[in-house]
Amino acid sequence: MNNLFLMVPKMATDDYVGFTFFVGCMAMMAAAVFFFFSINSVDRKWRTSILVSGLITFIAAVHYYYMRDYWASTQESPTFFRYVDWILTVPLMCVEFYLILKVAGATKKLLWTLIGASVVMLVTGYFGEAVYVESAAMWGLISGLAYFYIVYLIMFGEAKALATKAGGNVLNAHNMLCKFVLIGWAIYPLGYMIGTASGQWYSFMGNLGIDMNVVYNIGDAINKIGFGLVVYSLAVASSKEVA
Ligand SMILES: *C/C=C(C)/C=C/C=C(C)/C=C/C1=C(C)CCCC1(C)C
Repeated sequence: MNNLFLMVPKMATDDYVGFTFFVGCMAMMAAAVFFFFSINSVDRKWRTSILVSGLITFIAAVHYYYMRDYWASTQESPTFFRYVDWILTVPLMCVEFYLILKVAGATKKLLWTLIGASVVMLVTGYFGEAVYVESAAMWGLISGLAYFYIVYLIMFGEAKALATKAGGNVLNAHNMLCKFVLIGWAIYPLGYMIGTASGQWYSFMGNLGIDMNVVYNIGDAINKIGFGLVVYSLAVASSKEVA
């Protein structure tokens, strides 16, 4: 009877996926509160950047709340919620690059190029993970090309040139965000290969005994919260300079 009203699913003590969903949810919530409350402590021109950091972690917190529940009640991967989260938050991370580089003259065109590449990366990833599972390797490759295009733009292309022009704190923050994209984002293709290993040339990835969701959850915590903290540090450092 109680169960009808209190639908709390059981959670095994060795359910590492469920554990990382819970911790991820709480961490995203805490980070969102932190960023939202920090908005007024930085210089006006950095407030939108901090707001976006808050939105990224807030959107993730809501999706983690659902994913945590989905996993706890079905023990299946919440692929749909995962990709809805990414399709909203990854473009917002592109917005962060744009906002930081605006002082050096970043154009809307650069912003939309980054957003376009990130959408291609995620949509093709979704096709490989959820729709055309037998051709996961091919979709993963296309997704990977879009990913490398983003890396190219921020580390060697137009965005890099703008960051160099801006110099100082902006260049430092840009370089740090680049490291997140190059190293932090590279966690995701590993999760993808683990999750789609069956019948592919990388089928050995399925025998590692690691769950795709644990990899994705660790990646999200590092990238969403870490990325936001880099932006926060830049805003605090630059606000001090002015005062
Ligand atoms: C907050 C969420 C973030 C930063 C998500 C990032 C996701 C990726 C960088 C995903 C990349 C993928 C590939 C490069 C190839 C395989 C398919 C994906 C979508 C997992």
